[in-house]
Amino acid sequence: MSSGSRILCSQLRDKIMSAEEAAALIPTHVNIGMSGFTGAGYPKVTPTALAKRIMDANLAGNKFKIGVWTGASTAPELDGALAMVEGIELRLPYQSDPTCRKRINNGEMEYIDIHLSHVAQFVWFGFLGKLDIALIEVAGILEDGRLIPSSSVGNNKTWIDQADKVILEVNSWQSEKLEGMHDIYYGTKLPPDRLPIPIIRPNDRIGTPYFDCPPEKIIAIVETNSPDRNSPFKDPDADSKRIAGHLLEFLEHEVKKGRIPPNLLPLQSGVGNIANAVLAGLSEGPFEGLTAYTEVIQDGMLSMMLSGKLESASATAFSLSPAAIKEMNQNLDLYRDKIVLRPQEISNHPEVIRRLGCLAMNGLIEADIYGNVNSTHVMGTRIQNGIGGSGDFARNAYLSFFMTPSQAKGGAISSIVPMVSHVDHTEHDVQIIVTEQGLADLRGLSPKQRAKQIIENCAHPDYRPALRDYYRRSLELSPGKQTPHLLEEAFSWHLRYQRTGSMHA
Ligand code: 0RQ
Repeated sequence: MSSGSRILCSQLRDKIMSAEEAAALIPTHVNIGMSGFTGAGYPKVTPTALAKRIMDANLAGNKFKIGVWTGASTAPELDGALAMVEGIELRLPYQSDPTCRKRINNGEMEYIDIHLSHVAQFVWFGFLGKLDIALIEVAGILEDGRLIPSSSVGNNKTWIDQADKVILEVNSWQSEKLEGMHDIYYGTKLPPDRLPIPIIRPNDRIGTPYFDCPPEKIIAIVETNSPDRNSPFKDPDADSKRIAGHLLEFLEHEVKKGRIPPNLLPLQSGVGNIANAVLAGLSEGPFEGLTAYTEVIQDGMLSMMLSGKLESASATAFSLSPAAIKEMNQNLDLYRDKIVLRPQEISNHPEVIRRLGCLAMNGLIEADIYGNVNSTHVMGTRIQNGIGGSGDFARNAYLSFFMTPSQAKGGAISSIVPMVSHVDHTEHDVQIIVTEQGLADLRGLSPKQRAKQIIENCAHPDYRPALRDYYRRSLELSPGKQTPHLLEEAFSWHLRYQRTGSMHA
């Protein structure tokens, strides 16, 4: 099918133009709500054309900067291209692009790191200021002007509703068979008129498969034929396999105890190496009839669907390797009935996560001996990616797991520290910590009981004596305190790393 035939609404055909012409319609200092979530469904060519325009303006001495709001991370053609030319004034709510990260940590770009479920309502409430333009990739436009979403939904509904003007990229690379997979819920109201979100099972459909968009808002349509760009996953390494092993053993134990059913509860899985190893472990493990209520669908989930282990999955986006995308597009008829893609305020909705009783599994940068978790900042100050949806799930899950190798940077850093240098998930939201060393089940434990579990079960043996020593001296110096610490020493491990390149004394 030629890309032109994806635009069935004749009224909109005169809006078709090149990426350069569309980019020329964007003025400086506007906020743009862009599609895109974990490298899926982001606009492929207009941001790059805009970056060129920004570079030309900057060379001519006219500062040109924009605010970039998205679903989550995008790809080099969007975040990378715009950050490269210093075109982003402010970025939210999540990124993982190396150039963006550098600009943020050099103080050249403002970054607001927000729970992914909060973004849409913050815009509706007016907390983030005016959204001027929505720049959205879609898979097609129907005769009546409704839009077929592409490989991510993210905040697109909100961007289209709230922006004054809409620019569309119609990407004929996205499979036409995506049509019908999405569930766009238009029932959200603002307090005090909010109603329950009527999702009872992970794959319930409560909305429509399309975005509504008044045609008069659309100022440009750009046709593309460009792949989502995600790198292939690495095979799970030994540490990831061990972490997955501990977690699966724990789940089996919980099933035996009757605290979770034999087909578990809806899974939420973060992205990355460890998450993939857990999914690989689950696909070989004893559990059948699984479901997922999560943010992103990864390679591992597709193979679990093919093997019949995973019955259904709800998410807001795909995050697939090129090989998995190819395979999915060949089997889309099968997947379309099993997968629901929703707006991220619904995929990450605290009410639904709590009702379904999700098993939340996310990564961490460091945890402290009492179970506070830092997911976002290296050495307390440098942003890595962002909190993403980890907080939405961790606080509201039935079980909230955080997973990490016990050391980073070849052993120079301990992932278990006396006190975390930044807190994303407090001790109250962290139930189970897993490293390749073992698992700490923190449910029902006081801070002092937690410290023993975390040090003995999760810390690397090379760091365990120093952690025991810190904890012992904290207890001696502050007997009877609820959460013993040596405040003068609490960050000494981080300071030592900064001074010497290692946390080891
Ligand atoms: O740095 O790439 O320079 O080597 O952090 O660490 O071990 O590769 O782990 O890719 O799973 O990321 C928490 C960042 C873990 C991720 C985090 C360094 C390490 C490496 C990455 P290099 P790994 P992962 C669903 C849920 C928040 C969002 C979230 C994350 C780099 O899981 O962003 O959970 N989570 N979303 O060397 C200094 C330490 C370190 C450290 C690791 N203690 N100190 N550096 N690193 N530990 C998805 C969405 O929400 C969209």
